[in-house]
Amino acid sequence: MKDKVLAFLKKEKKYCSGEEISHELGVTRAAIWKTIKKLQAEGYEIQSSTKKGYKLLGTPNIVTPSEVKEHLQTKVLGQTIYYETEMDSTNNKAKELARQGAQEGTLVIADKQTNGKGRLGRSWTSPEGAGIWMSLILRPHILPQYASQITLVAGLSLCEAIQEVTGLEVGIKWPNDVVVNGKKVCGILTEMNAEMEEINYIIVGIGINVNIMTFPVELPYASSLRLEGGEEYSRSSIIQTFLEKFEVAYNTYKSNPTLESIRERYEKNCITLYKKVKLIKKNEEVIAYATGITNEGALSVCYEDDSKEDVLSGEISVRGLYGYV
Ligand code: BT5
Repeated sequence: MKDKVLAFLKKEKKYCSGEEISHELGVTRAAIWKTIKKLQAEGYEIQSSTKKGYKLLGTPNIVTPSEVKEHLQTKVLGQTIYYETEMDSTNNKAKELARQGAQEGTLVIADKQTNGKGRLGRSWTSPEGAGIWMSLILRPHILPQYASQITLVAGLSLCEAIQEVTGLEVGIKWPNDVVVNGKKVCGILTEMNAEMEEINYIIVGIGINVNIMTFPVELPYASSLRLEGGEEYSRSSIIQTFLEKFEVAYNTYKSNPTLESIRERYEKNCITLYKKVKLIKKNEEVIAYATGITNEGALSVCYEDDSKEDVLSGEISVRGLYGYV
């Protein structure tokens, strides 16, 4: 009902009387009035005049299903959206829905997370109203060992989507942190449930700091698109653009599970490459020169003694010589 009234007001772009809307949608004027109140509570600026009716003046920067799905050009990803203003973690909710049989492409979004998760038990700061906290349920028919590569595919799609929407210079810190001006604006947490030979589901959890204005002091390498770009960005546009780009890349990947088709683009955007980096393995730190990405998503490095290795993301963290990148 809310979506229908909203769609009607968006389409008309002028004052519409309660009677006109109730006639068009086949519901009572009282129901229309109640729905308008709900939309106003969500932040929609709707002028109401006893004589002229209702007119939509402004749309809030929100990530509700109606905003995300408007003009969304995907076939599968994001066609079903589960949204709540607050969740502990969208990955947890997505896992629950996946266990109950939610289909491929189902997207879980929260406006705020109370227990957002990073990798390896770390936490992810997810304040309300300013970020994108979402998880995508995927069910690819590929072998479980290829699953981690999907995170790199998602990372590239995110990087390209953020570039397109904001015009900012965005890079990928291998394997999948999205970085602007040397600061982390986005992280991905992929979780999987699989048998030996078959994936039941993969949850790709994505956090993007879109319009956040301040970060806790203990996160010196965190920033937001707004802090770096100096303007506010539409959260729903970023989600839409990401879903559209990722759907294309993901379908290509599923038909041939190697990074070959995106490797060149990934390398072009990867700020870890062609410089000296610090590889951190448990408590050991080694300096190496990063030379490329393999078709399996490993980072190819050359050590100071000239030996070479392809390192996998699960075993290692990468830092710049003097800071985060
Ligand atoms: C990540 O972990 O970068 C994965 C983050 C994934 C978050 C999304 S939000 C939607 C979905 N639901 C969830 O519960 N999670 C996913 P990692 O590489 O381990 O980085 C975590 C580290 O980044 C923390 O230990 C902090 O140092 C730092 N950090 C925490 N919150 C941050 C933020 N909002 N922005 C940048 N850095 C942050």
